[in-house]
Amino acid sequence: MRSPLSSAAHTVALVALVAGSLAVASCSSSSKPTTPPSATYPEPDRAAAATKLLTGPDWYRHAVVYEVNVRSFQDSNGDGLGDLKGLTSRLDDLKSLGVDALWLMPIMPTPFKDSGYDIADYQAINPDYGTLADFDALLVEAHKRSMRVMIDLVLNHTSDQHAWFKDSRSSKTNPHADWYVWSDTPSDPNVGCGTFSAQFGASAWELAKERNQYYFHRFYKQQPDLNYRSPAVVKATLDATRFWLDRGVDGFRCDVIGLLFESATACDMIPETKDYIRQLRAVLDSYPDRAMVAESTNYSSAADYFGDGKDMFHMAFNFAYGYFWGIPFSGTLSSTLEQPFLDSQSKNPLGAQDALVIGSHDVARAYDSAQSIESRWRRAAFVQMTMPGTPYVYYGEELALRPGSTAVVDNRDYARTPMVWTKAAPGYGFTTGTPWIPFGDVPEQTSVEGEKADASSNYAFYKQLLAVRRGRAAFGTGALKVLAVDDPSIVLFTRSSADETYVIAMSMDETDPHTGTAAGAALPGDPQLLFGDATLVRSGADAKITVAAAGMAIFRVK
Ligand SMILES: [Ca+2]
Ligand SMILES: [Ca+2]
Repeated sequence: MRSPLSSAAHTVALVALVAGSLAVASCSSSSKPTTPPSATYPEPDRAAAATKLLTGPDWYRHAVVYEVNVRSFQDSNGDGLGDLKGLTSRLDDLKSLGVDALWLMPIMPTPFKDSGYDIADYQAINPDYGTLADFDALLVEAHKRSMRVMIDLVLNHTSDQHAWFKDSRSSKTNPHADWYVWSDTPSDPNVGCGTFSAQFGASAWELAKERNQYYFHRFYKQQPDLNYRSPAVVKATLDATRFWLDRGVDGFRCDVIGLLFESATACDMIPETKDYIRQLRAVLDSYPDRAMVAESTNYSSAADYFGDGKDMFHMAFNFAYGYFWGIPFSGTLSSTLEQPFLDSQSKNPLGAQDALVIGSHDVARAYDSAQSIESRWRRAAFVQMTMPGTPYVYYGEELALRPGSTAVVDNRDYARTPMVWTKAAPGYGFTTGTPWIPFGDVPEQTSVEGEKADASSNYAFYKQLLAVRRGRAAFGTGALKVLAVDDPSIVLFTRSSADETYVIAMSMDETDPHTGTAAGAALPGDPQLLFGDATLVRSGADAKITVAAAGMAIFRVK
């Protein structure tokens, strides 16, 4: 389904924006004006501002992060598996899109029973993806381009093929005997939890015949939970963290870290887990400019992950939006859309930074969550880029990549299909061989090559949106103020830094245009349209906004 957002008028507005953001003299707009003459504000050197914002310990607050499934991104040797050399060869493409940092899904050796989230060695590279030398080369090339590299750190469990577990299961007396959670029976009064979800089996306990005991696993049985009550496990995992920091990684995305310790009554972010996270933070703080982001297992609030705002995570995913945005977008109430962001503002400590997603390796492609409605996935991304936080773009969302239908490990593989670089079947620029998993639907319609050539494409939309954020501190760290509009389907809010204020407008209604008034909005100046298409007029302290069906816009008002 195509939406009105593909209209020529919309395209012209976007193109005009890009010209403006690059300070290229242009009067390209020939469509009928939909907005009153804009105010103009002094335009600082945005490239210099971006460099400043992205340098130093707060870089992560202003960066656009891109989640890469290395296996599906770019194959360099024709074996059908993406690899580190392939990824390195695509850094310029990512830079050109507006990406500042990468998050790599697990790159360590793995039997791949859980797509790499079952690690067999914390201090090596999956040979399918290359070598440590290839990884070092990736870091060098990324840093040369002022891009950061974060990697997935999976600490709750290892693979059952990890040497630690092979040793641990061999007897009750070996040096790793207490590195995992063992019980004489398939239960333990001190472990009050089962598997994380039904997907991972009926029992969280699996018999190891060698020692005639059961080990605890919250996920697949091939993923035994580490026993963090063993000081040796704490030391070994913190050492593994240092191993990657010493190589120069800029940070970590920490998988299900709330689940490290179990108790009789609770298994998520219990006090001992928080103590470990503080130790992990201290390790990061002993290196300059490193950051870590938590995969929260509390989908309503990630406040617990931030501690006092300085001693635990730098960032945590706001899944109240990230996992559930399909719900507000299936209705028309602005308040439903705004709530997860207001909650985060009120619950999180000062200094907390949300990480914002609309897609990831764990959930359906945005195309699916949007029920294939283009204006819906675009507005979801628009919210991701304008609400407070650091956006994490899942690879391929900039192409509106369609889901696949083949599961190699489990049905999350539908969102883990190969990147589509060119329009040329059968490898589409991803591989010269046979891809490890088939492409998603209609790859010929969702290639970087094709999207780059189309000014109204999803890729162009992302690129232009990221260009608006670039060098504007208000989006990374500015205050949020939601403006009350007398029309409940209009989303209207401001983002303000010390020097600049932006108004963001969006319609939840996909059928009709809407006009509403924000009484007492007290905008500091007249609006200048920067992105999208809407009409905003100041009238005394009030502001009148008109937005098309499924419309969106960003104005500068100071
Ligand atoms: Ca390969
Ligand atoms: Ca655990």
